[in-house]
Amino acid sequence: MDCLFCKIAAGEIPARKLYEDDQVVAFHDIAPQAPVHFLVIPKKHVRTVNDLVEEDKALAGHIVFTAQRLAKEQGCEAGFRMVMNCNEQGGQTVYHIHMHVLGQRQMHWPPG
Ligand code: DGP
Repeated sequence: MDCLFCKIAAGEIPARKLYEDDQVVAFHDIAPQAPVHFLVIPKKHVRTVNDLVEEDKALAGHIVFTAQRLAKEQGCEAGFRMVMNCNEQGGQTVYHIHMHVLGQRQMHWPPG
């Protein structure tokens, strides 16, 4: 499958990995939008958030808890933002779901 994040998950394309287990990989974003900006992805290829199914519930929870734990490890005690962009209007550019975690600066609302 020609998917950039599947290749990162498989180690075929290098990334600055923070964490990996049998279900997820976390790595620093190549174009950081904050002093801390990493992505948590499932190893399973899921194209968009809309493609998550009932059997992915535990996986989706694992992504959130992994993001929460790593945000703490990255020194984001003061706060952080978790974002999953969905489809073109949602700003998604890589079609393999990923949780952005951004921190170590003040976030603003509404986002762009
Ligand atoms: P999104 O727009 O939500 O689909 O975010 C995709 C993110 O992926 C974007 O912040 C940049 C990041 N990204 C794209 N290509 C690579 C890559 O090859 N390596 C890493 N580490 N991040 C990438």
